[in-house]
Amino acid sequence: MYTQGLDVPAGDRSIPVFADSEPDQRFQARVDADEKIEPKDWMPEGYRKTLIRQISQHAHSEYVGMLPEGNWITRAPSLRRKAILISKVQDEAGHALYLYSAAETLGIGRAEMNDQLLTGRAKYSSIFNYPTLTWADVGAIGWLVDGAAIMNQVPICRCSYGPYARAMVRVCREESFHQRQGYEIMLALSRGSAAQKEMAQAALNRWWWPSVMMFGPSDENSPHSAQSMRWGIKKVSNDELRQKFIDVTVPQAEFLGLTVPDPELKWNEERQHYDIGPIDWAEFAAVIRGEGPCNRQRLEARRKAHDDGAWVREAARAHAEKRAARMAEAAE
Ligand code: BYC
Repeated sequence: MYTQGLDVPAGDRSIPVFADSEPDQRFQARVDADEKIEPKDWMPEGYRKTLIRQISQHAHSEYVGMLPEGNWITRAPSLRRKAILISKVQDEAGHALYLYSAAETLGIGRAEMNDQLLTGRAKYSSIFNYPTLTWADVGAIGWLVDGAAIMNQVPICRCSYGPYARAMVRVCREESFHQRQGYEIMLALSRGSAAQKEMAQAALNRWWWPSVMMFGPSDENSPHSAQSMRWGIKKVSNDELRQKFIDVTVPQAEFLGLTVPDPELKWNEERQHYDIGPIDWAEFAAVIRGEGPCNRQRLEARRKAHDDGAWVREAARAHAEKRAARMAEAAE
């Protein structure tokens, strides 16, 4: 079903696959026994690098992910909707913070990760490079994007690295609330006027395929999957998660009375799964190359926030220096 070819640009592929030194074997035995690996434990360098890559990309996704919905805070249709949306966007900032903290336990600093994001050396999720044109997009993001995020993240609660697994537990609870609030927005619109229903349908049309792509390249084109599965970082493959998401979401669209924008979508009795039409992997590759509709805008917004915060970093540094000087004086 997902067999179209795609050469996804990947980061560090120099990670040795299936190393078999004695410490590697002992480490692998711990992973296989479902033991959690903690920050001070010995770990293969490739495991550490893979986790830094995935966790920091995940953190950047939460951080950039605040932008499309943040765009609607001032224009939410009621005070109640505005309050809920503000809380949701704040939750995403919180998720980024848990994840940056989890990545820091692996020996990388926050400033370095931020620099990797702002200079385009680190990826963030493709999904956040699409625009939110109407209020219905806020509903569609909650329903589909948070829905896809939960599907992907629930298995990460069982991943081999303790700090990442523990961070995911709270993130998943919050994402689950986000998914419901998004679905409730879609329900209100689809039970509303003809114009509101049309708005909901148009948002589903915009967000369906990007959400399906969010799970990453098909398994045969995923350079990191085999090693990540072996290390217990990934528990379920990209394609399996994508299929689960489709199977759960199609009946939800039907309940809304909306049409999934895929003429080839069909229940397959034999497989007991939905079959879907071809995924436009060329679009996915373009978005992660930086050529999506909003890539430039997203990075500009994050760079501006960083620059605007320079005075805070400067004040914190000056305060820390003053404090250290006072402590040194007291110690003399
Ligand atoms: N977008 O071998 P693969 C959220 C990259 S936040 C961009 O399968 P892997 C939320 C991949 O990084 C959503 N790039 O890699 C927030 C790799 O490139 P590099 C984010 C993608 O790591 C606010 C290359 O393609 N969730 O939920 O084994 C509001 C080859 O791929 C994407 C996470 O980050 C993509 N969609 O698997 C609402 C979850 N897909 O790094 C919601 C944790 C793939 O070699 N991450 N690439 O340069 C994961 O589970 C995995 O990292 C992925 C990719 C499934 C994303």
